[in-house]
Amino acid sequence: LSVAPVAIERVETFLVDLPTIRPHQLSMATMNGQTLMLVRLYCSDGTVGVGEGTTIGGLAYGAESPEGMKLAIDTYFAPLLVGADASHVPAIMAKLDKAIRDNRFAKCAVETALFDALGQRTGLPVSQLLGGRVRESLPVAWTLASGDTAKDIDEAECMLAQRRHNIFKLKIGRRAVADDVAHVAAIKKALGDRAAVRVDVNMAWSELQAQHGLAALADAGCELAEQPVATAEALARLKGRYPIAIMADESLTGPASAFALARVAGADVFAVKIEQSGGLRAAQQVAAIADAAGIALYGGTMLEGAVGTVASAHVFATFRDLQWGTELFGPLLLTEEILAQPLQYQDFQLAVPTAPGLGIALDEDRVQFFRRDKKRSAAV
Ligand code: MUC
Ligand code: MG
Repeated sequence: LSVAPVAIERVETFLVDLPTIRPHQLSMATMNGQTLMLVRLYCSDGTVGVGEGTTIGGLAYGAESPEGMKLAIDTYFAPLLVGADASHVPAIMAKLDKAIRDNRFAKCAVETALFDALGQRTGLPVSQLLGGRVRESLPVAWTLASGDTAKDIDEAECMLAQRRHNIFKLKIGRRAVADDVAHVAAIKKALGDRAAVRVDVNMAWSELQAQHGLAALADAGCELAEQPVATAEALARLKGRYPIAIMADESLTGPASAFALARVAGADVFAVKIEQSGGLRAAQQVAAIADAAGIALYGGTMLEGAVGTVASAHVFATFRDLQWGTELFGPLLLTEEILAQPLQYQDFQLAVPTAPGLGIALDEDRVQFFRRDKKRSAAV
């Protein structure tokens, strides 16, 4: 298969604001909605690739915001992209890496759009462009984060009854350790062996709090704690001390951080996120480091909408092992569907699309309706 040169002709970015089905409470922010930064690359062969950047709670999670990603792409990425050969994805990403420091989330959105367009051009799904998938569907955890124990139990029962999720991640770290542990224990007791229960502390605990918290969580039947503390060193000191797996999330900011964490044996599991890693291939590199170090894998989310979720799914489908499944539930947290054909969630799994590129089509009317700039002009 030969691919003739194809130029990127135009770069378009816009923000889409979508409400969440309920307030989503994390230790650092409460989300009532999610903002998707969508980027479209228009290529000279008529293909149009789409990519997405999100974060959680504006600037509460990290240094990139949807508004900031849009500004960075419009001002600094676009001049480097226009005219470049769209099919040479690694070459384009190397050019961006040379001229633009960090901005991992924005780079991930652009790389997603490049792979989407390349897939349409070649007739291959993104997972095949990334080396080939080893699974057709992915287990998907649901996050319980209503802030109320009884509501969380009801929500979990609902998910079990629908056979949508049987792995639950509880967001803790806002309240006193004892209160959080009581909340987790009550949920695990209600669900019993019908579901796995895990927690995400989002770095909220000191090392001493984590010592108390992890011991008690293990006793309560919680199987995994995600990023209980902030630093790699503290994670490494906690790992192996209690019968509960330690998973790194915020500590993973791409392949170099993965290598540093692996060197200090700082985690039992890596939560791999495409945006945090700096792109789809960088996420695969993080996974390769985990494999080499004997660290297990989990497919994480930045609560992406449909585009970022599917891009993540294509990447996670290529992982040799995915011992802890994924949490690719982002689109299900939003009240609005923006795809012409919704993603398929059934029997506790998400089906990885098989059509060329990302294998999805946006519902253009819905997208236009929820665009922030369109809404503003309508209100004037
Ligand atoms: C995180 O920290 O992992 C993933 C699920 C969720 O509810 O929040 C995210 C972010
Ligand atoms: Mg996390």
